[in-house]
Order: sequence, then structure tokens, then C-alpha cells
Amino acid sequence: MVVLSKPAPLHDHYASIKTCKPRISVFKGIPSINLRDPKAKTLIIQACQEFGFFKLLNHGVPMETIARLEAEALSFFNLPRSVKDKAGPPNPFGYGTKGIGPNGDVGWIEYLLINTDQNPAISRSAVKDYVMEVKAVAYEVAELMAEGLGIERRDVWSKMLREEESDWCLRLNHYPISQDLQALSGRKMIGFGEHTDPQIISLLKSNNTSGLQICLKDGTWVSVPPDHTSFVTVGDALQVMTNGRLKSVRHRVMTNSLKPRISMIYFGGPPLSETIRPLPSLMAKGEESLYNEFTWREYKASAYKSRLGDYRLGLFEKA
Ligand code: GA4
Repeated sequence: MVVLSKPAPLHDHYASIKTCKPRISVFKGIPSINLRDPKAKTLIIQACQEFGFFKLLNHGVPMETIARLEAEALSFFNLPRSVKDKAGPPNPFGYGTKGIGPNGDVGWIEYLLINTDQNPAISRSAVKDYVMEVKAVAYEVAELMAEGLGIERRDVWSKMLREEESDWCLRLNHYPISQDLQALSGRKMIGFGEHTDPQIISLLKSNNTSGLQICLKDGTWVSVPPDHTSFVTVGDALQVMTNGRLKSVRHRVMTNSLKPRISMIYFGGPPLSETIRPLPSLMAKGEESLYNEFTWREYKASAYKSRLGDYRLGLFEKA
């Protein structure tokens, strides 16, 4: 009897990697892509296939808009704990400290999760201006991704992000200097544990402080050199919609005892009712979906039942 082997899966994802290992040598390979480069769409696809992550230059978000929100975030985090607590708990939006998500994850972090102009904690106009600018960049990057993959409708993903009901959120993180024993003894502590972002795309901006690490395809952690520009992260929903061609990247943040880290991340998700499945136009002849289809609402509900480091897409993979 001839046993026909299944075609090799297009994705060599992280399911089999239980824990990424630290890399000994310094890694200098994180791609830097200039949004205005005529080759940007090709470079973005290469970066998202290999890393699910890249540095974005020339994104055009005004420095003042970034600086203003960062200053707002810092002055909020400098308030007394009793005042900050009034903006919490994060269920799921609001101020949180140490605890991440509803299932027992902890990190050396305090944060604000925001998704409307109605947040009670910091200047609404600073949030509004920043989100407007960063969303415009996300739409552009999403369109370049579609073009780079040869999809006829270049707005296929930007449309989901643009919808009035699109499910976005903004995360302002503060990783204080860790002064406890572990830090004093020179060991780094987990600021934000390893995870992939569930959404389509995330845009991260930090205050030029080290700490962010990404997991490479070979299962090793590498540090992202500190930078004041922005980084783009592929989320799980985009991995599914490209049937594994683009990777959602596993990443984490380690704190250091020298400089506090501030990061501001926009997570762009589709409307809750959107069905998440591979785009038919992307599928090669005979190619099958690696995932059972689901709505974004279902994926989110399942994500909030998981632990941070869980391989969330596993529940939706076809056997
Ligand atoms: C990871 C990406 C975003 O920061 C986030 C996180 C969310 C939270 O902090 O409430 C989650 C986490 C994130 C994934 C699994 C669930 C939900 C914590 C958690 C354990 C805001 C998001 O959308 O998903």
C-alpha cells in the first residue's frame, strides 16, 4: 500500500517549542524597513515570514504626538498608588500592576489598557491624537503586506482595522527599575512574560530602553536593540489569515535595574464579528487551511481563558 504523506505544513511555528533558549551570540539581524522605500512591501513580507517582527523607519508619526503621550503616561505612573488604583482594575481596561490578564500571570510591570477616548486616567486628546496617527501607519503597513503577498484587494486587512467596530486597544506599560534582591544580584526579571499578540498587527514604541526580546524560528531568544523608533509585530489573526505564511512572533520583556522602560503599543484587531480564516486568494491549488475558522469574538474569549505563554492558536489548528 502506498501511503501518501501530507504536504509539509507551510508554517514551522512555535507549537513544538516549549521554552525558547537564550542565544549566546549577539543578534544583529532584526530587519529595519523604511516605510517610504519602494521595496518596502517585499521587505515587510520577508521580515514577517522570517521573524513576524521588524523595525519601522520613517513612519511619519509626529515626534510631539509621541512625546506628549509618553509624558502623560509617565506622569500618570508617577502618581501615588492610591490614585492610580482608582483607574483600575483592568477588567479588561484600566490600570493594572503586576497581574497580567485574568489567569494568574504576573510581571514586574504597571500598565494602563485603554480603548476609547473615555479613559479616566490620562489626557483624552493625547490618546486620541496618538491613536489616530498610529492607526494610519497600521493601515499603510497592512496594505503593503497585502500588496507584498500579491493580494488583489490591498485593503483586505486595512479595512478590518479601519471599521468603526474594529477591536483595537492601546497599552501603556511602565517597567520600573527593579530594586529587589533578584535585581540587585544582577539577575534580570520578567517584565512581561512570553506571548504572541492575538490581534492582526501591533505597533510598539518604547523609550529607547532595552528589555524586549523576540523568539527566533530556531527557538532562541534574542534581544531587540533599544531604539526610539517603532516596531511592528504580526499577531495570531494575521498568521491564520495568511495560512501561516506570516508568523505571529513570540516575545517578552525583561526588566533591568538601570533605567525604567516605558512602552506604548497599539493592537489592531478586526471587528468582533469578523470570521478569521485564510484568504482564499492566497491559497495555492490544493492547499488546505491549517486552522478551523473562528470569529474574532471566539478567539478573544478563548484568549482570555488562557495563560499568557499558552500557544493559543493550538486550539484552532486542524488535527
Ligand atoms: C497580549 C497582547 C496585549 O497586551 C493584550 C493582552 C491581554 C491583557 O493583558 O489583558 C492578555 C494577553 C494579551 C493574551 C492572553 C490574555 C489576554 C492577557 C492574557 C493572559 C491586551 C491582548 O489583547 O492579549
